Amino acid sequence: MSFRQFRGVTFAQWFFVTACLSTVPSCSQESSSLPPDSSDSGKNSDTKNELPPQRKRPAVSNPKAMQNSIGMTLLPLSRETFMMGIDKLPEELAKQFAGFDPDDFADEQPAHAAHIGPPIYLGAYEVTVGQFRQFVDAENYKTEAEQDGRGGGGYDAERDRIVERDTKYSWKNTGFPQTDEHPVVNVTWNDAVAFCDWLSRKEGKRYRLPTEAEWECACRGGTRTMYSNGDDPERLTEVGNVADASAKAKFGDLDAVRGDDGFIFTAPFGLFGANAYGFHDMHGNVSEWCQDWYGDNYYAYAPVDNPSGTETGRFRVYRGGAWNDPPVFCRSADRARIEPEYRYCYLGFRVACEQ
Ligand SMILES: [Ca+2]
Ligand SMILES: [Ca+2]
Repeated sequence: MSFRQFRGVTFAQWFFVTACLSTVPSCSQESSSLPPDSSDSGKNSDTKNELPPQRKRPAVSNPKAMQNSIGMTLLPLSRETFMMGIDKLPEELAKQFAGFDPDDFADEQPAHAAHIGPPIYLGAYEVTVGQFRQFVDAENYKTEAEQDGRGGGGYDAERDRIVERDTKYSWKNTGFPQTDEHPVVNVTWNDAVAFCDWLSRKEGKRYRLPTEAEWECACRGGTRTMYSNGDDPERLTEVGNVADASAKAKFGDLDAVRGDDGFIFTAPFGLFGANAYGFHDMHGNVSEWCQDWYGDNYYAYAPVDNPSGTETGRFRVYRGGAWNDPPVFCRSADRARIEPEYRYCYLGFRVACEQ
């Protein structure tokens, strides 16, 4: 069992372990409501999440970009064959990322050719709160977090903690600033599919979640490096909102890049640099649901043409780093999975549209 299955839990447990090692008097079994150990968190007691003046959203330059009926920008993913999967030797990755073994990268192997078939469009950005609200209002939709009495994840400012699950949190409330321009979170795979189905009916086209292959093709933007802008984790802040110096200042001994991307939590969509194909926020901001069932050895037998995951399974794939993720989870090849009814305050989605 690799680390990725419990990536979400790991984030909370990281706080849990940190708390146990520090001044918190008792460590209960409540691993979903845990205080970060931050000696200077008082300096950052605000939820710094406003638009920094130095970041302006770049204009979309692709003349083939498509605007849909709810204000999304979608970009074509042309017919192409790319190399999918691990782009470094597993031993090399284990050496670079402390705490990881070569086996932790097993599900990214082998690297293999994947062909994206009939041209499709993929969202240039993550689905926003404002776009999701249009769906909720049109369908009177209740997300799973709102329906099942379990709630979602969020930031409890009073206790200065990330809470993994509480009924007060949903896509409408995360405890940190979420305007209509921020990526929607606390949505399950099922919620994301319901959104796509609504958009399909609305426009008479087929919208769905991207396959894992489509997602990685879009993320790589033609590259075979760890990130779409190279192999240096410190350059991640050019292309994504990740666990950075501002997050580390607030949450203590977080595994983070040294640079400051300006956001502790989510950032409004599209503020970071696009990759060569024009896609934004693939490496950071929020992780993104994909359509596929997850198979840990799927790459060993995946077809070249339009691989779309195992036929059935327990977990759905999600891809890409998020605001709380260290560089190892922000790599183009990284794979993550969780049950489709899970919801987190760092997990959203983008859409694919068939032509
Ligand atoms: Ca950040
Ligand atoms: Ca993302």
